[in-house]
Amino acid sequence: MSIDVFIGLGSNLEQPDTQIERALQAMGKIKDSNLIKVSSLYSSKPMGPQDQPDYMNAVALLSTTLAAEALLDQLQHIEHAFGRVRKDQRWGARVLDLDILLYGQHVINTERLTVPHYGMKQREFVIYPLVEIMPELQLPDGTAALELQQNLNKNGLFVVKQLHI
Ligand code: PH2
Ligand code: MG
Ligand code: MG
Repeated sequence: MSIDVFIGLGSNLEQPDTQIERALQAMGKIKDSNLIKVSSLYSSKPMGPQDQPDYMNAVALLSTTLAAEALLDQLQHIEHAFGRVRKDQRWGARVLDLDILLYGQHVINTERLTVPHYGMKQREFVIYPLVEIMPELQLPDGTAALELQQNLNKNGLFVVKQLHI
């Protein structure tokens, strides 16, 4: 049985638009998985420390038979291959960030994974692209993504270009 997984992509270093496009190519090769859909590429203002470049963000829909932590292994492998270095600064600049936002309607709280992603409801750079690809989406707690979007300030978020899978 395949599970629909929504993945948030983010980058604000070393040509972020290229990082996101290459990350999508890599995600298309994840075993036991199919990349189904991707949002537009969005420019967003940094959440957290303000002395860092603006971000590029997108959301992708991946259909997979991998368990959540096996998928996380695959995503972290891609982050590392793209030169992601874990720094101490919370919410600091990064070459590539791949976050599991939703894993079907599962609620996961393990050492390595919190799903739904703990901050997603408050982040315009997650909710807007999510609604773009799945306007009828509901979160496991019953919240409608569209309703979250209607209550979220865009905070300078805008579409840069279309992405292709
Ligand atoms: N990710 C962060 C911290 N701040 N800001 C924007 N605009 N987009 C992000 O993806 C982002 C962020 C940590 O994951
Ligand atoms: Mg993140
Ligand atoms: Mg992350």
